[in-house]
Amino acid sequence: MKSSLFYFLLCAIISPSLTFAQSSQLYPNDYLSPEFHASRRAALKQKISDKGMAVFFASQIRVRNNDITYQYAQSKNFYYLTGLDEPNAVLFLFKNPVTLLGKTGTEFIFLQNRDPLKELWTGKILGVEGYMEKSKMDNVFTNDKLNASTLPLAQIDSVYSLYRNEGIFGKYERREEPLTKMANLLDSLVIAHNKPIAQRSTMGIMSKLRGIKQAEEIALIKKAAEISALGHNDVMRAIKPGMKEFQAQAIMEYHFKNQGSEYTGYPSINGAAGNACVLHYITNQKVIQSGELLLSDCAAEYHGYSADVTRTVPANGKFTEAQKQIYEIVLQAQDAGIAACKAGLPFSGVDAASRAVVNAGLIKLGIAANEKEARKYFPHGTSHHLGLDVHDMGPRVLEAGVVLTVEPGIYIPAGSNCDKKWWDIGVRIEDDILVTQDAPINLSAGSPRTVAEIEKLAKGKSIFK
Ligand SMILES: [Mn+2]
Repeated sequence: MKSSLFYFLLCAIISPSLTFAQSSQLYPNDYLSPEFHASRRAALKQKISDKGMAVFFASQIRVRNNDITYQYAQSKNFYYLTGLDEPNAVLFLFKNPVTLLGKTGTEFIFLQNRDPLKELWTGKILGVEGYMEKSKMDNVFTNDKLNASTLPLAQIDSVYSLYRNEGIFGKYERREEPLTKMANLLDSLVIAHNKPIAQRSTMGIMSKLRGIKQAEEIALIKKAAEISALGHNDVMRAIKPGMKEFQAQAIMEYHFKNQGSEYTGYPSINGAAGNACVLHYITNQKVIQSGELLLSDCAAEYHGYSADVTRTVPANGKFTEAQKQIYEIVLQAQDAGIAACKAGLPFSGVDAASRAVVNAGLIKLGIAANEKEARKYFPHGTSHHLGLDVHDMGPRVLEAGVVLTVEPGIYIPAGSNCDKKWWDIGVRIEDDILVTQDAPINLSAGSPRTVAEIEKLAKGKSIFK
């Protein structure tokens, strides 16, 4: 397998049949537009109080080991509002105009200055002019301008931030680690100002905004889901006994990257047999053997938006009778869940619909005696919202523009209190569903879900086989 993968990669480099960027367009041009980000800031400003100030920090660069950092990953809230993919920046939004550094307006951003030495090593920094041109925002400053006299504290009575505990800018339970130094500076400024300022959270507001996807966002999630679905198809075609879990992962991620996805949406899960019963298994080291199922929960992130797709396939291309019986229950449960993805229905109804099918199926097969026992074999929820975060924010009642996963599963690890023939079967099927005014749309439908279709695809030719 190793040598055939190498051969394929070599072919990919020299083959003219693979599509690389056309010369007329050197970089992607399907990012969120400046108008999108401006509209999201406008929507947020409407949701804060008259004398409120909302603050959002860019994510920090994070160290992996020694002087090597992780690839930079922007705060999703910050990206949603600014489109800026750089650290060391902070955004302030106001409902009514304030004056700050001689400029009057409702939105102000402070970002890192250009720096030839830094840019020599890690590439271009946008700087004030670059970001003004990109964003069409007026009030853009370098972050060294942020000091004791900068903030219009006399004009505000409340601060909205993501961080709720101790201190206005939080020290604290930061879900997204901000510019620690700047946050501390801001804390000290507010304290020095010696004025009672209410502390509010932006979590609820952001959840309302991000939970309903705009057309530009849906296009990107759809793209991520389509790329992901076809990656799963590549694994279905390629799978064979003797392949290692990480080789299935490599085939999947090769496809994602080859289609322009910058990241995976989350660490790829590729677990065979009992490893499929570990919900977030990412070790991916085992040899996949004939007679086993491989569960792959893998998806692409495209321009910031993640898909989340799971398929479960037999290593030798054919489900055993026992595997098929479990698989069919999960598939029916998923269909029931997808049918419940309708505007006006509760988010929790999706789980209820899927779980009822799993419960009945497990009881009918004698695997579980009752619903309580059945939950042991389906120990997670059926759905989560999907968007900039793979586990995204969103409303408790579905409406058009919500995107959510439907992902029931049944996991029966060896040693479970049931007939041994069920042991080490782990099945999950997961798709990404767009709620509309009409029928739900499966954005990841490009990958088959039925036993017959999967077996047919597994019989097909693969360059990896
Ligand atoms: Mn999921």
